[in-house]
Amino acid sequence: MASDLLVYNIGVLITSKEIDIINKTSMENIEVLNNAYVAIKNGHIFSLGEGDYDSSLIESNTILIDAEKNVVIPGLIDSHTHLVHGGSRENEMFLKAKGATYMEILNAGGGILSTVKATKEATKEELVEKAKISLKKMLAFGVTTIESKSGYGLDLETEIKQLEVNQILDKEQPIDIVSTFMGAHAIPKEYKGKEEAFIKNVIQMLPEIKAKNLAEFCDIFCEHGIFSVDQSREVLKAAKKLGFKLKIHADEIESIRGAELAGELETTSSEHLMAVSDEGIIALKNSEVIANILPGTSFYLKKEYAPVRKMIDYGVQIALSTDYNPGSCPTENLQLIMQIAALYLNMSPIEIIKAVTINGAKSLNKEKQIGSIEIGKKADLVMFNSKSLEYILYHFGINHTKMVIKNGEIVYYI
Ligand code: IZC
Ligand code: ZN
Repeated sequence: MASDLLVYNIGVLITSKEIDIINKTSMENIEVLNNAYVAIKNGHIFSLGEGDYDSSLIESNTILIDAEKNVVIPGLIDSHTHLVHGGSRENEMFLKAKGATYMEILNAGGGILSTVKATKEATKEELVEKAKISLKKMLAFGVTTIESKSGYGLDLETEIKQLEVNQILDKEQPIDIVSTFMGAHAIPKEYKGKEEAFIKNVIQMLPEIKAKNLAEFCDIFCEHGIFSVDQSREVLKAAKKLGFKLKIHADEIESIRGAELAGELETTSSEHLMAVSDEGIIALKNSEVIANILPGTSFYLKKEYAPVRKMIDYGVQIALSTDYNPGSCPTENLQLIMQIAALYLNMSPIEIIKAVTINGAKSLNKEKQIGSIEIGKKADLVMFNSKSLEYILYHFGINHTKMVIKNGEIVYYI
């Protein structure tokens, strides 16, 4: 049977299909093909292999794309973003340069709380338009699926507004959006000193979010001075009962046993982990939680990087994401995050690709549909303007994308 579209003459095709089942804990156990082709039909991967493609794969209507020996990999997955928000926080950059910390700015009513104010003031249409500009940039960087959190409302009405923006965006542009409810992102001003009442309030928001089918995941900022481990357990357990899958911002700034809680609750992923303890790493490993590492945030806040090599040695699976948000990581550029991972996390090129493809999919519970180039999966691919994978990680801060294919359609080409 013939295909709709066939990409041939691919120099290096990293399919991200997991191989070597004996060494399941490896971060390098993904398939790499040379001189390869990929055939697509009805938006899905139809056939692939090394060498010449079979002539039965093409007919007069098949679109043929010569990859000119370039690198092709699965569409990138950015599995942790705070995409939908009003305003920006460039003022904080210069407060930080004068010595103010992220937490001090938040405690003075800035930080997340200033974005909450701007997000409340914005209309749904304004939020859609602003986020669309970011999504266009992400697509150009090769991203075909993202996760997008609420958490700049902290009240039911604005949280729903943010999540409805996710729904609109999912329909109106090519990138698939996985929605996460993060009502417990900060303590709003009016609840200062009444944290327990706020926790109850967030738990009361959950049934309506679920009934409206507005989010697949529930996340919380488990951090010293924000939400404690006990409060995080309370919210996440209530969410799990209602059928939400779980994520947790854990041990970002201080080690408070957030990763241990992720292990206990078997969350799908655990985010940040810059200050994770050894016990926390073991808890992640024993429960198969994906460690979603956000090195752009370490870079931007000038903080420690997460101990990724140690986690890999312990057998933890790593995903890499931007954490795109207006405060601690204002960039849509996942390629830059991959370059930071090569420079500062000492990850190998193949480990980095695994982290932004199949492991990104796992951290969204979507590994059956996306994250690798395998027959039957969604035809989401990115072709780089490079014949070597290493070059993409070495030449930093620019965009290496040549073509993006989403659901079998060419959605970006330069
Ligand atoms: O707006 O500062 N860490 N949440 C937890 C963030 C960073 C986003 C922000
Ligand atoms: Zn985050």
